[in-house]
Amino acid sequence: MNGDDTIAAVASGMTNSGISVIRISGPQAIDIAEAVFRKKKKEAYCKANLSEKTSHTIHYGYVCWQGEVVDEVLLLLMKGPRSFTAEDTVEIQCHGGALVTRKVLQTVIHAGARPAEPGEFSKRAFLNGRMDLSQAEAVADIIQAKSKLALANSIRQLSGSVLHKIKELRSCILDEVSFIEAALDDPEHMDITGFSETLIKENEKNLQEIEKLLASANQGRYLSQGIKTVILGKPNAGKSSLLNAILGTNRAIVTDIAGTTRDMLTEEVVFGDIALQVVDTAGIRESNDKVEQIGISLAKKEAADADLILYVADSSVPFDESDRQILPLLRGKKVLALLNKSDLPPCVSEDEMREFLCEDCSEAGIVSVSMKSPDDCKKIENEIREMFFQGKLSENEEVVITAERHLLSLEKAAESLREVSASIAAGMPEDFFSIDLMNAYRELGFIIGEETDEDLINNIFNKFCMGK
Ligand SMILES: Nc1nc2c(ncn2[C@@H]2O[C@H](COP(=O)(O)OP(=O)(O)OP(=O)(O)O)[C@@H](O)[C@H]2O)c(=O)[nH]1
Ligand SMILES: [Mg+2]
Repeated sequence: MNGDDTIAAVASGMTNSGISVIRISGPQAIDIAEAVFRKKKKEAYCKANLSEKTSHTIHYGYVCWQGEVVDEVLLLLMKGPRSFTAEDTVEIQCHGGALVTRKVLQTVIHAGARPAEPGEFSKRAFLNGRMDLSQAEAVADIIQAKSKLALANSIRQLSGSVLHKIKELRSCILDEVSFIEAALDDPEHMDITGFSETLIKENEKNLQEIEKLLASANQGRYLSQGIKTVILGKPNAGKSSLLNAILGTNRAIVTDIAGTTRDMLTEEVVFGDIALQVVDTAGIRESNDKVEQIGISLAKKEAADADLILYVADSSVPFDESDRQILPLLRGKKVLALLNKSDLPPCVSEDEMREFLCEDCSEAGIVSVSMKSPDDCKKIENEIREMFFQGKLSENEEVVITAERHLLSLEKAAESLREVSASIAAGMPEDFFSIDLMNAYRELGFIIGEETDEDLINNIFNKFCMGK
């Protein structure tokens, strides 16, 4: 499994582009490249003796097969272990047409390479000790990052931020277990009296660290999947205008007829550098129109599931019954209240809005905006950043957990550490502690791949794109 055969795949996209990259990795990579690569000397196509060339050099020539030129290419030679997979690796840059790319790949495969599975290059990098599992997953996240913040976090993970944190915790837990085991084995020389008090303190500290990581997971979800944002308000408040402003395009129909939007519109957007899934909804009001009623009940359902509600109020008219119908939908939610139409003579102030929201959501942010003024989107973006990331995520070095798998292991590890505290409190014998400590140690190991099973590894790397 650890790279006995040589694999190849297109590492760039399979659409027409300037160039494409075909990556070959494994013990035969250089021989296979030698079999298909020719240099042109005078009018003859000759072998390039790649195995004798220095590593990390680029060679100009042709991919040929059975006497035919397939394409004119550049070939990058990277001898193991100084490559991404730590194996001999050759990358061929050919012309970027989908057809010619496929032909170059086919040629390499005819010459003896096996088509790579998705993520197989990264899997080899992991198996050859080039990175830990959380770093490998960060590679996948980088490829899929939806926003600048998500990208910055994945890059931080790639540099091993999760790895370092988990290693620290594991080493601390292992020290505790080692002490208990040694003291139990050799009671004459090691005194375990009083160790429970030390352990309880250290255990609580470790538990807090894990809980901090768990708390970051929500942020992680916002980063990787986007903040689910539902726009609510009464008819004509300017909800669809807001959606269009966020998207920077006229996606939703905007008219001065109350009740214009009936169906829900969901869009994914990178707003500044924050990823959002935004939903525009039908204006909330009493209505006898059947279609509108369905739209309103869909809006209410959607609001219940939102991470963030953008409550759009028309500040040029007084609050009315329709606004009051919205209040219960805001309860317990993160809410940003927008006093829209600030270009018109005001009827509702920020203080009145605060009073109106009062018990239902005292924590809500409030900003005055006008959809007639494009710069006001920045105000909204800043508020959202403050609410979800306390404005700091892009600069700080905080570890943010994004993978569901890491979350589950952290939860199990935390549970085991809580058992340790409970056993100490109940005056249980020391060997009880070490079982739970070892469980926590093992669970944390799954995150970085120091404890592994074959299925887990395959499952992770299968989610990668082809050629990565
Ligand atoms: N002056 C002014 N007019 C606005 C502003 N925002 C929206 N409007 C106008 O208000 C009217 C209603 O805007 P929409 O965006 O369709 O409102 P909505 O909340 O989606 O309405 P429904 O879909 O009917 O629920 C349109 O005529 C907009 O041009 C604003 O900030 N200032
Ligand atoms: Mg609308």
